[in-house]
Amino acid sequence: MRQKLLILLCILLVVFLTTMVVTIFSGEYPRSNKPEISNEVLSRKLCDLDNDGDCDYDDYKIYLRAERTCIDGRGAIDLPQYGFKREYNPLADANGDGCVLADDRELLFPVIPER
Ligand SMILES: [Ca+2]
Ligand SMILES: [Ca+2]
Repeated sequence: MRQKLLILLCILLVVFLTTMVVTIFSGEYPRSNKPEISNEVLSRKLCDLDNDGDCDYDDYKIYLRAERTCIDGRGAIDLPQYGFKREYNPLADANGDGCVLADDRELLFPVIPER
């Protein structure tokens, strides 16, 4: 009885070790805890606010609609005469400090795109 138990234990140990070796050499271990960032996101320019592959006046307009606003709602204003609401846009907050200000514009648009 004891010998059978020992044999069973040895078989389980061999199966376990084989699984570990296969897992390690297959590259699945150790698993990374870092979030996966696609190459698309990495290659995207910061100033491409509409994500169409360029940095033009359309992107600048998106920036302007967020200028002088903050993540807490400060500066947000409805501008029905222009057909839009000025509000915080995290894409326009290039330095991520919670407000869209001139320092973000300098990061995003060192040269203001032509219309
Ligand atoms: Ca664009
Ligand atoms: Ca900012």
